[in-house]
Amino acid sequence: LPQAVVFDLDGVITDTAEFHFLAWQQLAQKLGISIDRAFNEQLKGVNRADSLTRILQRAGQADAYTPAQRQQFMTEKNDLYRELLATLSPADILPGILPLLADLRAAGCRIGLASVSENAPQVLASLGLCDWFHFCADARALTHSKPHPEIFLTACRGLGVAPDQAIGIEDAQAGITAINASGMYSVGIGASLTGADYRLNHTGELAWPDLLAHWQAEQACP
Ligand code: XGP
Ligand code: MG
Repeated sequence: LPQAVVFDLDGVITDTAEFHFLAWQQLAQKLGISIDRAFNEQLKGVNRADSLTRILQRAGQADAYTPAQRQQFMTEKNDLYRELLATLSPADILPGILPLLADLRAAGCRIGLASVSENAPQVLASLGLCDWFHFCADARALTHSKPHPEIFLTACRGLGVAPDQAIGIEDAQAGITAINASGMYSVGIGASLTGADYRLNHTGELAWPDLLAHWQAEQACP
């Protein structure tokens, strides 16, 4: 049996990835930069400062603003994002997540969270999910954003589990890269993801028996 499953939050447990996109899009528009959902794939799993850098780079504005201005832009985006969070409730947990959490608990599997978002604790609380998690990585304590494996390695350490005995679940390409680099088994949610050990289109397809069977097959035949 795997000893732990580590979840990404935005886009896996709930659809806040869409809220991040809408907030970034509004800020970008103000700066005269247009971003679409395809571009937004590059912001998924990437922390606030790095996300802003990518948006500015897209328009050749990487060096156009002072650190104080960039800080102001990040604050504006975060205020917009938090407005969108206001109505978040347990009804916004994506399909398949609660049954999987229950099955993991029943199987004695440890449960972790690996989100680079500094809003993760509030999102988890609004969804009513805090009690399910044995360990949540602290986004503010990280040196590197995904695709660096730091956050997944931190989660495994916090759970007391070796990475090669753990599964990571992600909707971002940067997240899959991070899981793979950590030595964990990667589960990708989304049609366009590459490199995942096991890939599904939607969270509704997540089922513990299937996940277990795929993980065990990998252990037998790496
Ligand atoms: P925080 C967020 C980023 O702003 C966003 O661009 C990423 O997609 C998201 O984290 C990844 O989960 O970080 O601004 O909520 O701290
Ligand atoms: Mg995500």
